[in-house]
Amino acid sequence: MGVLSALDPEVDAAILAEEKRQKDSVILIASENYTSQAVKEAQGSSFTEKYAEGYPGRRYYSGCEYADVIEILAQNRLKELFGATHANVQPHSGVQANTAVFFAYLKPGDTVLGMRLDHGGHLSHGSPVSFTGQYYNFVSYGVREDTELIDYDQVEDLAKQHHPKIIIAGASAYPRQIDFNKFREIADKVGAILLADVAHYSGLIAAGIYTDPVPHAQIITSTTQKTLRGPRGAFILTDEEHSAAIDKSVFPGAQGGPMMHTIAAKAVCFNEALQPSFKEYQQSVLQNSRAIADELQKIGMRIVSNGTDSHLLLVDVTTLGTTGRDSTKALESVGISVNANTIPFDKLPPMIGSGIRIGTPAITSRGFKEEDSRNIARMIGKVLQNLDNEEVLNSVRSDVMDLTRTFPVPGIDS
Ligand code: DSN
Repeated sequence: MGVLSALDPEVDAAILAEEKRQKDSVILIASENYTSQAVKEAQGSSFTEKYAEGYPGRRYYSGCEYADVIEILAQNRLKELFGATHANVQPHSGVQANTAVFFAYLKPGDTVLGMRLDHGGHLSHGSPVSFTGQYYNFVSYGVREDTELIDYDQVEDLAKQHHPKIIIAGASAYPRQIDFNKFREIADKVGAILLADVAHYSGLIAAGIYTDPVPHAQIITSTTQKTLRGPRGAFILTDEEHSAAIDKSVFPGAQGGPMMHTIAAKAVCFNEALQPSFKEYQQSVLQNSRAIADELQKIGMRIVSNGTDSHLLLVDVTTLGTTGRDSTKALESVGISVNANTIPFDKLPPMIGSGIRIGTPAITSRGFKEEDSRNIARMIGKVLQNLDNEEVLNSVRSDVMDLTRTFPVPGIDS
């Protein structure tokens, strides 16, 4: 019996239940993944206790010599991973990273150009319910109705019309490649800074199988827990010119003490991502995502933009007479975890949505290969075509149980 189970059985029971849920489910939430045991060990280490406000060699507290070692390791590994000039590993989350960029370069009311949330953007790219949409004047671009690909002509027209200080290239539900070079050309025409928010794609980028923003964007933000398979957290990469302003904006501008335990776990994650096996993993993430899209298309389902170049795909479930919300509930009832999502030009509200977003980082970390992914797609098809048929749902539930038993969960089973 562990210390936690003896001292706090309620918390311990919830943790064990969550581990079981993760083991027994097929997690297809595009932003989730499983970290290694090494990442978890670093995250649970004694760095939890250490205050280290400032940066390596310039701290406000004594006793930071090992915190410096950890932060420098994380910075250097991250720079090596992306071939970047400058790295800040302190942002606590993706929104915190974007906040620091906005705080460095914008005054309230300044104009920013970002992608519409309902076309695949992110809350912190100017949604009216986020502080970003309330403090700054966000103008939004979207995708073309015919191709469901980013409308670069619209991006350019809006940039010329509104002269934003920052243009954001990045998304949380856009399955295709983003042309960072084209974004930079547009940004240069209007004197804007290009911010690439690659929270979703950073693992694929590190492995060289998604467009690289580093040669094009002056500033890059990302989380670490998605395709990158690290702890919950974020980072910012910049060119030399923007490094000092960003560092100052992260601390003391937008954050206090860095979470040194998470920075230790980020350092472990970046080292894992530098290994050759990480590239194989990311290739498999993409292969699995394409296999699911292909298999769902074979059974007559519509995939937004007709496919995917990344770890995620969007399925339009209205062709089956259902909604994103109802599909998600039915899939959850058999142990398949996805999220309801709007699709471009959606007629339904965001809480219901016409689509589901499916992602393959987590199942690939468990070792799912292409045929397993096709198998999962067929199960998804069965559920969505038989939402009220208990017999079919029971049979898929049992298939999911059989499948999940054969794949260990990193960080829990190994
Ligand atoms: N909530 C994340 C996602 O699911 O994409 C983005 O912050």
